[in-house]
Amino acid sequence: MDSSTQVLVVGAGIVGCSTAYHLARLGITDVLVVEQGPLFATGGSSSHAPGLVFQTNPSETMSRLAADTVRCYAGLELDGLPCFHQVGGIEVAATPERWADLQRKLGLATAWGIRGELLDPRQVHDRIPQIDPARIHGGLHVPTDGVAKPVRAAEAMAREAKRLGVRFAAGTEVIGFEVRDGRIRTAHTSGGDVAVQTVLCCAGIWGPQVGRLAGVSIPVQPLAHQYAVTSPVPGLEPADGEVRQPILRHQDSSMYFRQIHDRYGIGSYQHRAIPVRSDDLLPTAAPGAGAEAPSEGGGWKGMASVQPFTPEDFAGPWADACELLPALRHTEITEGMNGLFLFTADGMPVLGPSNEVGNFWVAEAVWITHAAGVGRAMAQWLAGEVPGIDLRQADLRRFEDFAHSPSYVGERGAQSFREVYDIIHPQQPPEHPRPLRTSPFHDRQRELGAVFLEANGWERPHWYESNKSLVDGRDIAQPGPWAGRYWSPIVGAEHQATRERAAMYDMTSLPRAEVTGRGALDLLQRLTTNQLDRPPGYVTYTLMLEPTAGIRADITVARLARDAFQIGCNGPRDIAWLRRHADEAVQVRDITGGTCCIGLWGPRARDVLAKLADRDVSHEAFRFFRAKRLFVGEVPVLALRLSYVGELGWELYASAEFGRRLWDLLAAAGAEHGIFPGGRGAFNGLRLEKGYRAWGADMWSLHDPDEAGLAFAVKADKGEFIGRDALLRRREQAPRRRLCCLRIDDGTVLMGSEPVFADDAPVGFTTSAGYGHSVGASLAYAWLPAELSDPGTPVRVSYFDQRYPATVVADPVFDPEMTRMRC
Ligand code: THG
Repeated sequence: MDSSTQVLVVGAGIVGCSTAYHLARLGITDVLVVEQGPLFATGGSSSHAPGLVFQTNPSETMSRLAADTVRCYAGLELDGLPCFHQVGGIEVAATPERWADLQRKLGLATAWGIRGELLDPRQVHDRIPQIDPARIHGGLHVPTDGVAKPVRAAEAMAREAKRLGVRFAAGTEVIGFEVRDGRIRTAHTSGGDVAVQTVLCCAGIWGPQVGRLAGVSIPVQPLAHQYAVTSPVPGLEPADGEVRQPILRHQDSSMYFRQIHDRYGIGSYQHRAIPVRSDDLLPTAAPGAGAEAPSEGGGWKGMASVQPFTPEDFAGPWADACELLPALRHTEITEGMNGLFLFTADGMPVLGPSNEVGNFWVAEAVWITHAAGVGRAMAQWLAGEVPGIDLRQADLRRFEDFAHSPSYVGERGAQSFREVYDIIHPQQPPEHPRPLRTSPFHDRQRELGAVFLEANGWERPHWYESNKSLVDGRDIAQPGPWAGRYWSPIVGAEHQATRERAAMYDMTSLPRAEVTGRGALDLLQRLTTNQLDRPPGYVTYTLMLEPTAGIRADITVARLARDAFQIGCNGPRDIAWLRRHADEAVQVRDITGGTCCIGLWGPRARDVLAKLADRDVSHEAFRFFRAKRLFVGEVPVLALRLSYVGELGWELYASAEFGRRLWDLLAAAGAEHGIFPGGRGAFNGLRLEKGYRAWGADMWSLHDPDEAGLAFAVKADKGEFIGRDALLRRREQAPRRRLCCLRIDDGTVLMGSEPVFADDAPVGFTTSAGYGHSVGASLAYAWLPAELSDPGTPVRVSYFDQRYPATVVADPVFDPEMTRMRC
């Protein structure tokens, strides 16, 4: 075997083969793929996956990865045999709630560029005659969905990769790594040592074991999923090929169906989650009869990724299946399996470089549905490009330490399994493990009747029942049933009252880092767009860009001393990015834990702070976007004069042990000014009408600052920084799209991720949406073509079964003159 390689890919399943193929097509051919089992029915999850590809997903990233995967599979063949049967996919609704949800899903599909249509029961029956149309309200049909042949597709991609120079080594197990100075130098394999520049782990269910050899934690949980094949089904006759009928999802029973010649293959998520300890997996795969095993039925016995079928778990699903497809009553299950594959805490894959070892990358927990698209994105990423599909939601580094604990991964992974086919509201919090991270204000918040949602493990009050009386005498616009979940009129009242009085917002969960050392300013100047070389005491809003000029993060940087900065971030990825670029002259420390923060905001905020602070907090003494250390009563506080809700006020940071005292002092001193605690619901509405973008929701790596309306945070003449050259090149042409603010004409409150239409053609999608309770308008941000971005432009937004007229409005709609903050 080769003694060196630029990229070592571990695992020749669909992800490994796809990445190798796309690397080769990008010209990176010094690639070695090692596989512990045989090629290409390796015995991993790709070898038993039934291959259904339903593209529609609440996540834009996942839908685009799926659409790219379809394009890739559909263009492949192996010895004249297709790798994808584009038979279409239908999701049926057996309940009115599901039918409404399918209308919403059609909207998601349209927003993400996937064509779909709703069918009535008859039309579903026409396409799948075995269905009892009386059982359903209708279906969502996506004509480009279909069935992939995973092993065949893997081999087809591998063959082309080989032709371009990629090497594959079967029966070769990775048994260790030599790690020096935080980088892997050599991979020890059963076939000998290989000097490596980069390792990509695509070992699927064996990934955690491979990671451990390198000292890298891969937070995934293998779970068993049931799949069974019926005896021949009356009336099911394929004309040619193995599948002609659209694939079918029966969401209300957590099941899916696909034709296999004259039989059905049936998958179920209805059963209890059956976890498997990654350590208990057999090291080597021993596949049975062959590559196409599942689609032919059987043949998967002996694979280490397949466990024995447990018929008792299939009794319920089988009864449901027979009800939806009465023809099944004349059939029986002839074979079945419990196939292992990976789940994660949030249901998304884990991709990219690890924090622990700089050149150890992973692409794990990837389904067949997304595998080819993931392979292309990983290849681009490994080649030093920015992936063409934004992967923020799938980045391995989104997980903080706690989210790597077996306990968390196991609990949340099992929950992801149970929810595969549930109707999940975007705000629905996990049930377990909670409470996990609490701010020092948590007891007080509970006393005040806080209704908590969860983010990144943090308990965050969404509103406070103690503010019920704030609603009296106010006319609070009410969202409909979907946008109105996890909502109370108190949200609207807290929103309005924040602009009238003073409110306390718990900002403890805002991720923050301290950057110190001789090289701190240089590092930050190199990574960000704004001028940070200002005297200590200044705060700057700035952007971190990708080399393509796409927005990697928007952050605040407070210069506390010549060589000390506090950074307000979007998430752990930002801190990882800072660390990755830091040298010995800089220290980057995550200070989120151990500190706390209260946003004291509203027109009376100064009155409250002035009573407690040991220094002058007048506008003249403490100006907008400045930082000062002061005492609030006894509590040492770092105060930043800024406000994401668009009001006069400060973020007050303190060491966590003082948190409770800080809260109590502010609450007591604020009483005469009508102070109250404000929740996340109000917070979101306030920032929306103030026009403050939320990274990840409104803009991400594909959008540059000009398109996102953030050009004011770029000082292109300050010197070199990452993304500067690309931005200047992009500026040679006017932006083709813009982030616009929409006002929904009739006041209907949207949820976000809805498609936007102009003249009946889909032209964009909404990002954040909500109600501006101060301006009295339903608002949504949306990505639209530049020619539709002028204020006054009429569009329509599709939400469930209707299209709502909306108008592009000048942004921001609240206080564009900044009179409320700079005073
Ligand atoms: N507080 C702190 N850090 C943060 C946030 C925060 N970092 C992440 C995220 N939130 C960043 N988002 C914003 C968005 C807008 C503003 C601050 C943080 C803001 N903008 C002024 C404006 O556009 O009017 C900037 C004015 C200026 O540049 O002078 O205040 O909430 N600590």
